[in-house]
Amino acid sequence: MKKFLAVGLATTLLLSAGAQVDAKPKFIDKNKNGIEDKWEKKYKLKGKNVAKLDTDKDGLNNFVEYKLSLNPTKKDTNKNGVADALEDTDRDGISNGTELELGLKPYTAYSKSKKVKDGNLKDTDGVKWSEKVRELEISVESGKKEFELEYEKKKGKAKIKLKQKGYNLDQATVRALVTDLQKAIDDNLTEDQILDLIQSRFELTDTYEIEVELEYMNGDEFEIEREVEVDDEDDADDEEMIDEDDQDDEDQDVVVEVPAV
Ligand SMILES: [Ca+2]
Ligand SMILES: [Ca+2]
Ligand SMILES: [Ca+2]
Ligand SMILES: [Ca+2]
Repeated sequence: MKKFLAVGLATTLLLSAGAQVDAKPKFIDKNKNGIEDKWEKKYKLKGKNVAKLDTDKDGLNNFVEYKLSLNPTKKDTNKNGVADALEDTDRDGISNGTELELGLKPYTAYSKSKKVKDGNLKDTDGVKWSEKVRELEISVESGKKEFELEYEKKKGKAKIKLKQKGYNLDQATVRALVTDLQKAIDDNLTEDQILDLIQSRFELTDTYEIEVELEYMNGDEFEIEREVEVDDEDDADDEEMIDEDDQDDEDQDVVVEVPAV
């Protein structure tokens, strides 16, 4: 009796499993935009261009939101303080919004190559996309001197804007700083490290106020606002520096002079 029951149960399970498989591919997409009608209804999205619209204006169109199972009416679906466009949903090292800018797919980690993850694809300069700086804004004020710079890498092109008074920075220095920041991303970058890199690359020697906004292609973001006191025993430091330089020079002189004597 028991045996019979068990067989009966197994048959029922099999039957219901089969019925479920048949029922599953009920994907109804009447307006043929790739989005399931159910999903459009759920979020009350209407109109012909619904797939291309960015209802919540977060940089991801509704089709992408659908593919990523995000809420197309909220900029930060999971409310973790990281906007949907800055999340890296497919965990390939590039944030959702940046993937779209680069012509990659934010819902698959291998959109260009079956072997290389999107984030490991390299830019023309040999740097992995996941390590690249997407946006950098720095403004510095030090007494009467000030500068403001904006760096932006979008759709494969880098743009640099630079305004300055009393400084002597050029685009090459900005690019060199971006390279510094890209190299540093490996070691759990801290705010202090970022400030150190800026200070040394731009040779900031007087106390200054600084504001930094930095975003990487992987979605990492930094916002720093600080007053940085460069040792006010400036004179002493400068003298020391000069002394060191002089000593070096003397050393070199000596080296040259010795064979002459
Ligand atoms: Ca959106
Ligand atoms: Ca989020
Ligand atoms: Ca991604
Ligand atoms: Ca991807």
